[in-house]
Amino acid sequence: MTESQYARVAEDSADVVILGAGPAGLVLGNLLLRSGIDCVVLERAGRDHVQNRARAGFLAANTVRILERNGLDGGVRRRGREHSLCEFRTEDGRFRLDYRSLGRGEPHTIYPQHELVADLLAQFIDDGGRIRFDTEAVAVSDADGPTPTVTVREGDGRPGRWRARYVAACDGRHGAGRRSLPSGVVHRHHRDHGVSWLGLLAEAPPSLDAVGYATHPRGFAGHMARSAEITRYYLQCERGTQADAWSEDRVWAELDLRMRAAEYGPLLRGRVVQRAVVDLESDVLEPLRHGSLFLVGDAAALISPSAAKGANLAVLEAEILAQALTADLAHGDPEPLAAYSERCLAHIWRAQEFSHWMIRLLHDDPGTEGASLFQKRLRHSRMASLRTSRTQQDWFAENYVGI
Ligand code: RFL
Repeated sequence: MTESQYARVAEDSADVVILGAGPAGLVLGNLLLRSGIDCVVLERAGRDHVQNRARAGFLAANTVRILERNGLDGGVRRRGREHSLCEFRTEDGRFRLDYRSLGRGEPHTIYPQHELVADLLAQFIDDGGRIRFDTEAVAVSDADGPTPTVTVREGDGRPGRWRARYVAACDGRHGAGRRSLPSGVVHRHHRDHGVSWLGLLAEAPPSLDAVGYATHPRGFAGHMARSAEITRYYLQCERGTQADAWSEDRVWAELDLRMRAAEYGPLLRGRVVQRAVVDLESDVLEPLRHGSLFLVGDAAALISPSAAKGANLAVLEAEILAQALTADLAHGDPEPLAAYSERCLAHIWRAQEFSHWMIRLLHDDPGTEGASLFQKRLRHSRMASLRTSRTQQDWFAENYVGI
């Protein structure tokens, strides 16, 4: 940009500039607004896109409690459905766990993430919150100084700038928050689990009253209800698979086979309306802060969808950060902000550990050709413990639904 163009850049300010209107950014925005903290949400996409993007669907009990204690639970209470059954279909038969009767005795609530996002958006806007759609954060600068700046590009290409006291990067794995971290200030732990899933959304009612996890010599298959009309399925696939390479017939034939429909009952079919390949990867940034820039949700850590933790962590971290920012900005107490990273990382690593265990429960280790039989036996044994040991089932339930 030339000097004269720079002079024309529109400049605005807010105490807290939030990048991204996903679950993390919108929970944070709503909570700050309720505490009287001046904030703005900058979102790259348009409103329609944001509130129709189908992703997660299982809310942990703690997530519902966070929404409830902050008065953000209207939609979840009206339309969410409690759920607490898992069914494992394996080479050795099937078994079910009712995890509400195990561990801490808590259920999940099935509530599609895009409906939660739509609720949070409506509430934020109704309460007078400032949000700019079609506004992409390009970079965060001066995060280690007293006035960090967010450079933005608006929908029509016009540049802009926001000055802040704090910036909350809730803009996901590829967002400007992560990109703007100077090298060396934050460590990135990364693990590629070597497994890929074809994620499918089908316009079909759920085929089971449980979350279905099937292990099969041809690979993993999963079944997760989303609503009375929509079901999410997963099929383990080769790394590098093109989602379009799977025709509808091939999808249903493979699901029937791996979920053992011939033995346990047919799957209810419908049009496949979304296909996407997900490589199971984890990464965690440490610490989750650089000066006045805080990382939240997927921007802080990416977790494989094997244990349905990502959206739940995003909501939890947003509440912790909202309380910490309020303590600092409204009461002059910087301690909770100083503790933000450590508090969140404790939850993140615990979720990563469980998600990693789930991956090894449901897939053979791909990288161990020579030792594959050994790995297979370990997986069978892990599944057998889960089938037979009450202690193992309690541990599973506590971690599966907890966060
Ligand atoms: P989001 O939801 O990705 O929102 C980030 C927002 O930031 C915007 N953005 C920008 N805005 C301004 N400037 C930029 N430069 C920007 N770059 C990006 C984006 O447009 C977007 O609106 O992140 P957030 O809030 O951290 O929330 C994280 C969750 O969305 C994610 O962890 C979950 O969806 C993960 N996940 C699941 N989590 C669960 O808890 N339970 C589940 O059952 C579950 N199932 C899933 C999932 C993720 C999946 N995919 C997408 C891999 C199933 C799938 C298939």
